[in-house]
Amino acid sequence: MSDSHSHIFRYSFDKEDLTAYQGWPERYVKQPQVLAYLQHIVERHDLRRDLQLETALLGAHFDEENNVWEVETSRGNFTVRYLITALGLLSKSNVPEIPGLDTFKGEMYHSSQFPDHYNFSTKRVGVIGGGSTGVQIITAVSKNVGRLISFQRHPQYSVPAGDEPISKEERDKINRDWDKIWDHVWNSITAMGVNESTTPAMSVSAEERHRIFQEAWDKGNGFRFMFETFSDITTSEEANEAAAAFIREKIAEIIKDTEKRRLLTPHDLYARRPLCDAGYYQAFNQENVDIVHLGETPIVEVTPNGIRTSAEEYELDALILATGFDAVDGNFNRTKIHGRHGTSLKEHWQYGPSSYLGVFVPGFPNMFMLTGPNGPFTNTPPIIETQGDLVTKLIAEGEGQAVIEATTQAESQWTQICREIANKTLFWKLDTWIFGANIPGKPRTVLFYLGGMQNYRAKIAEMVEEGYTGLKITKSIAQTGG
Ligand code: NA7
Repeated sequence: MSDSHSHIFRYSFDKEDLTAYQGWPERYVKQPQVLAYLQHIVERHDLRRDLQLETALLGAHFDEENNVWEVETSRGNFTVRYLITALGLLSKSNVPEIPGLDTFKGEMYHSSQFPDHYNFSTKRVGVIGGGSTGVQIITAVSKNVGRLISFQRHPQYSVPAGDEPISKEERDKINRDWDKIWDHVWNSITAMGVNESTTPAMSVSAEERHRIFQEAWDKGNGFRFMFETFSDITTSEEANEAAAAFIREKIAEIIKDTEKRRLLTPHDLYARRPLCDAGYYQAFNQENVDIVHLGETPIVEVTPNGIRTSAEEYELDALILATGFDAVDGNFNRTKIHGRHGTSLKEHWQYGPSSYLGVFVPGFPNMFMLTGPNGPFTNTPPIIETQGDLVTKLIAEGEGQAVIEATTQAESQWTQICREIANKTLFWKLDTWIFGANIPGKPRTVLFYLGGMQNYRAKIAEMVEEGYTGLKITKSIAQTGG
């Protein structure tokens, strides 16, 4: 399930389709609905003739003489003027290196390979990981499972998602308000459709704070709880602790068993990606759902029959790895992309990935990244659309012949801006995928522009207005069939 609201987890550009398309009956879209929407977009805009599926990018190198990219794929080579990467923010699975993992005899799935059909009704299921995905899987699987054991290193703060059907009246209103809705998305921090607060948490009384937290809790959505309540939950430790304490109170009310409650109560900052759920803490009130806190009793090994921690051995029939992704640059590291002078992207990014605006990398002319490193940390479809629009405009204005490349100075200034903003947030204090800190051996670095969608778009608008500052644009004389 996406936790961006269904009506803005899509493209804004086709108003007629926004109004007519019926495939989102609830507040949040589920995976089959996302897939169906993308297929619908492909059909509606006749994109299939331009798609070649089942084709892996193996490598690409920039031919400086002809100003083209020579691209090697699993199904042949191509010469192209422009190389646009859309390799996904969260698509390279993180399968942890746990001793004995490959000896497990039962069913085993990473969350990204979760089966369409499953029946765990009589099975003993272990879930490793408790991020957005783990929380959703635990909640869903607990409804019909023999026994479920959640193995967690860090218990998390989660608030209700508030998923529910969209009534006809609400849908009609959304259809009347599309302009306003998108205007709000483009001019917000999170692009999530929440009304971001401008009030610091400590500027109101304790009673008022409680009322505001309760209201957000009742409406549902993690981003709403973090951003619509107060303006400084992600920047002030005092405000953050107030939000965390409110959620801890809720956990104490919900979870009956004192030991499970203790193990599931977080005490660190509320500064991971905000989560929401459909009855996650409630699931642990079932006798057949249990929690193992790996901070107290770490996994020693996976055995053919289950998991052995420092305290106990748990027999399992199925193991689900909700262990996340090698985010942002993970998929780039699987390809061999070489720019000017044969320099590889890997070499260019040896101290951590960098870019200008999340799209351009100096030394890699005419390579444009959608959702590349140091792009905004927001609802994702609006990022894709914003960056897609910019790239399309650049290509069109150069009549498909221009050579477009970021300057080194623009890249270092943008990297500096991203670092300075990240440093001011509490997110920076925890080791999560937002900073590449979930992958052993990966440099911990800033991977996102945390300045919000509105500021990001303002930076792009300013760059365009000033005649594409930070980009070197020359006209190519060489012709290519690509
Ligand atoms: P996340 O948010 O990275 O969560 C992964 C979880 O897996 C998290 O609880 C990790 O614990 C845990 N993990 C990772 N490696 C291990 C090992 N080796 N042992 C035990 N536990 C481990 O990934 P999600 O898929 O939930 O969400 C990713 C994003 O996708 C999500 O935010 C949405 O934006 C879409 P940790 O907290 O690191 O201790």
